Amino acid sequence: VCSSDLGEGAAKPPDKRQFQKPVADAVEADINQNVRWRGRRHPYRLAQVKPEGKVDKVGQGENAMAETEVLRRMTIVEGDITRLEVAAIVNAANETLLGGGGVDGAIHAAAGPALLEECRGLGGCPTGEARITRGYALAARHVIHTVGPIWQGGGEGEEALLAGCYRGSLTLARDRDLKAIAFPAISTGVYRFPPARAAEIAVATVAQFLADDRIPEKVIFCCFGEVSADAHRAALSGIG
Ligand code: AR6
Repeated sequence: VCSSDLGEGAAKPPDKRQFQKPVADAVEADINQNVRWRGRRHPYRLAQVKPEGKVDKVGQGENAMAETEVLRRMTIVEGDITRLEVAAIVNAANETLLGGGGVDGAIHAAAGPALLEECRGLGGCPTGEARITRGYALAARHVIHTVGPIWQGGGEGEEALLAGCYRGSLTLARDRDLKAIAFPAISTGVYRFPPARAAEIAVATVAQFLADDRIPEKVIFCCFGEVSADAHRAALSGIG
């Protein structure tokens, strides 16, 4: 990984577990071309790139090409989603769509008051669904607001609702021909969804969607911290 792409993160040696095998040049180039951050240098580090061996292992059976392609289109990064330069970032909102804490608060703060103004006109959003607005002062052109389930032990349909958030967001992106979309780890903060299970649902749902559709071309899991990135990494190796 080129140190100029890592900004401040370059001072810290990468976690050995992530780089046990040489990274495929093609995959790395693709990530660097498609994940852009506001500002010349950014405080993020790539949390995951597919090691060569992993991609090769997927290449078996009739749908081998499709599976490899699907893996190539998913990326995990660690950092603040509000600074990602992508067509759309996803907001983990609540049913009012009128802002809150966590990533929701950060997105509204970075987008400015015009975002709240547009959200007021949407009249809320049920849990498990998604709505789209412009991105205003954000680096992202659009915000897709989705409402994750509040974790209540798992017996209240939380898993299906969380999958609905990912599918609904991806459907909006596809219908508007948005090429790249970044997700936070929906429901795993204030809403207390167990991060490992949430990551499995996120990755499996996105992979299924990408296998069926060409758009979005790129899906970024923007993880806030190493625990979340680890959970997504584990989930990705689970399907690879
Ligand atoms: N960039 C990326 N991820 C972030 C950021 C950020 N700037 N900030 C936090 N996260 P949460 P929820 C991560 O609580 O669980 C709000 O008040 C965070 O570490 O933001 O779906 C809404 O209005 C966690 O991994 O969302 C709702 O009322 C993930 O984003 C409620 O919280 C989601 O944490 C929604 O709760």
